[in-house]
Amino acid sequence: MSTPVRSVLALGSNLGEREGILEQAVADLSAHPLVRLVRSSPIVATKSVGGPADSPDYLNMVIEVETGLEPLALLAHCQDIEQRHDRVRVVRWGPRTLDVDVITYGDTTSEDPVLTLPHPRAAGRAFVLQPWAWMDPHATLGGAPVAGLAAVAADLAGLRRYEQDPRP
Ligand code: PH2
Ligand code: MG
Ligand code: MG
Repeated sequence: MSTPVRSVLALGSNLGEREGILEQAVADLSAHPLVRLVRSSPIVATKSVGGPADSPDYLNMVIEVETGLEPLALLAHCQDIEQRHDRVRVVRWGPRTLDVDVITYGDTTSEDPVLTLPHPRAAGRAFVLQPWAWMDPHATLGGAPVAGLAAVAADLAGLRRYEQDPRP
């Protein structure tokens, strides 16, 4: 891999067999020859933020990867995996089998509306920040400790650690 870059990806699912979908998505994302899984967070169960009032709860997690893909190629890969999990976009922030967002790509900042970096809403979302802080207690975002941002995020009250099914 030439000049690999560390990137944090956030995964969410609130439709279907959510836990299995997240597990398969992590495997699919890191099956790419230019993507290596570095670490993954625990899964959290979260109340839907925004979106339709009756949205089911999410399972969320984040992963850190090392990648030789350029940012837009990494985004395309994430969207490809979303499609493989039958993602349908009906309403903005509506229920979905799988959402994969690029949160950071090294220290890159970008105002490109196709891929804004870091993710423009990540700094206020406990469903991204808290699993990230559990995965990497020293992580920072825009110069601020991720754990500190998580502690003051409005949606933290609706988040709990998800008890994963024990594997046989
Ligand atoms: N994703 C959204 C909107 N709202 N809420 C939770 N709890 N988890 C998500 O992943 C999420 C959301 C848009 O992508
Ligand atoms: Mg999202
Ligand atoms: Mg998305």
